[in-house]
Amino acid sequence: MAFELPELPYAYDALGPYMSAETLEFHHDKHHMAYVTNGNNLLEGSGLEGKSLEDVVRESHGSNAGLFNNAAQHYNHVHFWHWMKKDGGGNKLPGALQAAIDSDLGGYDKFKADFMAAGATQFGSGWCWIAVKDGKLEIMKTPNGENPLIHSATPILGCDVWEHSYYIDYRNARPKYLEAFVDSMINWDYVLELYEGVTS
Ligand code: MN3
Repeated sequence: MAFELPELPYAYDALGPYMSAETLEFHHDKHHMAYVTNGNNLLEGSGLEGKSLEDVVRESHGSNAGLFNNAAQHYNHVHFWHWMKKDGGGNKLPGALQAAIDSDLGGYDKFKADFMAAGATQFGSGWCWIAVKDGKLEIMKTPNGENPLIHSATPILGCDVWEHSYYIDYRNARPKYLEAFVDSMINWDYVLELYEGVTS
């Protein structure tokens, strides 16, 4: 099925002062739109037209680099908008998620340190993640558009560390952006929804 640019689930200025309207306008309207447009052009004639987005990502990996890059980035951004919300972030997590982070990731403080380190040490463009693999949570990082789907895992939280995601608001200070993401933007209810979708 053709890719479509989703609406942002909040106003462009909803995430201020942590992520500006200007960043969201460029990131959603220009960058995500380009992945959708280029992805649709490359999907045509690929033999994967009837597949789900997840299957297009998995099946184009290693065989159709252009389609993979755009389809994976479309998948990543569809979720990224929902991984953030106004007045989000911080250590007040839904109970089931708190329990999984305690048992699999060593608790909230260790999750925060490890997640931020994954994002800060991803050289160049990419993403850091909490993914579910074999029923357990793992912190991961990936380059460019790559995501946990191609590592037999399912992402339940991801932070975009491409410069287009933070350069307007934080310039080169990627760790400050990561800290604001964790402390003030994460939509833990959406993370829980994805977690329950994988584990139930
Ligand atoms: Mn991006």
